[in-house]
Amino acid sequence: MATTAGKAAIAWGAGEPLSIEDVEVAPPQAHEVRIQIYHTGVCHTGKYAYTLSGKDPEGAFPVVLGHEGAGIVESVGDGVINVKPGDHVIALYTPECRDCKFCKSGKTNLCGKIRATQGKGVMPDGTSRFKARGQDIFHFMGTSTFTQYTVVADISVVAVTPKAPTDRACLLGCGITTGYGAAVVTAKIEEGSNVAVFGAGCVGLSVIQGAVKNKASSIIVVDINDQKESWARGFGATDFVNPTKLQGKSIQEKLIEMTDGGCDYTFDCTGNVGVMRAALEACHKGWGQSIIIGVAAAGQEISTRPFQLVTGRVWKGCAFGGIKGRSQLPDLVEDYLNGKLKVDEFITHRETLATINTAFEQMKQGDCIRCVVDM
Ligand code: NAD
Ligand code: DAO
Ligand code: ZN
Repeated sequence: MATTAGKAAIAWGAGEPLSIEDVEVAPPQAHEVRIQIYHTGVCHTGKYAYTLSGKDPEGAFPVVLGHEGAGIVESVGDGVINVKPGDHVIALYTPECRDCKFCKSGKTNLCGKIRATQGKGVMPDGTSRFKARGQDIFHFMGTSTFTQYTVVADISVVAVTPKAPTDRACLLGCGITTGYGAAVVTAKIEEGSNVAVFGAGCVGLSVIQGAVKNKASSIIVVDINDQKESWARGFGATDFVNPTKLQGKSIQEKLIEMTDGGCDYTFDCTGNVGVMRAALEACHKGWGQSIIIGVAAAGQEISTRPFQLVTGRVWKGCAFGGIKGRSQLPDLVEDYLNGKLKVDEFITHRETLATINTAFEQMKQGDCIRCVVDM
């Protein structure tokens, strides 16, 4: 197999816009897969801002970012048996080896197999497959989807039905699966529950989808942006509260009042540690659970009075919704095709690789749920 040439959006240094340029992508080694990326979403994660700020200890430059991508397998290295050239695939920033202590535990979707090298921005053998301007370029989150060709570990990719267009399926690589999984797999919301969702972006709207699927009886959405009310109600929210308009009452007091003592489940989909505290304290005494999904800024810490937990509230969190990518993502894609999971509705903006920086600008505006980039 030969090196492939393509274009990629490269982050050369902290604070710089991505630079679109030629990249050489080396052939996949044993247990690696080279994917032609057709589409990638631009997740609103603070992780990009964190990495691009230069403060991320796992953020090495130059790097090809991107973790919400779908495409077609171009070639595979020795020993790859889970995908083959021509397969339609979604890249997985949460791999699934099925062999490590985490995978075998039955208690988590986190996988330890390539965690160390993924965090260092290299392939499991410690080297990079990307080269530009004659220099090695780092990988990102084991996926690097802001490129026409990427190489990932075979445990970091899942084949899905080719019936699902890659410009939609890519969004199942992060935001939608994260919120939906948090509600259905991590919280396992029961019928009749009352639920509060803080933050109605792609992740929060997807929590609403999961709460609707599990027949929650009330779904209260909390967002500081009034434009999000119609989005939230469109996905099935029963109530909307803007916490900046409560005239002295805290959002936790308001939610406790609205739910006769507190929520059964709350979800932080903002990444704001003050919101995380409010979400925990809005839970019902004795059993309410608060799930942290948002990624907080560098150095931030959460706090509450320990008595909140002594009296039965539960604080937990999840990555990728608790979903095991290789085992569970193909079914979510089928659910999408069968009209059981909304995906198209999240796409508010589209760009091309040449204009990918515009997607980062759109992220700062309140009307962008997801921008899909045509590679
Ligand atoms: P987004 O920016 O599109 O949505 C965030 C929403 O929160 C916005 O509607 C915003 O108005 C609202 N918000 C901001 N501050 C608020 C406040 N103080 N009170 C109430 N609402 C507030 O982002 P997104 O793509 O939906 O992602 C949400 C979070 O989830 C981010 O922190 C992201 O990093 C994180 N995330 C986590 C995982 C994971 O696996 N845990 C995966 C993907 C994204
Ligand atoms: O430590 O095993 C691990 C996994 C760390 C990755 C978790 C990522 C969760 C947040 C993702 C934000 C969106 C990109
Ligand atoms: Zn594993």
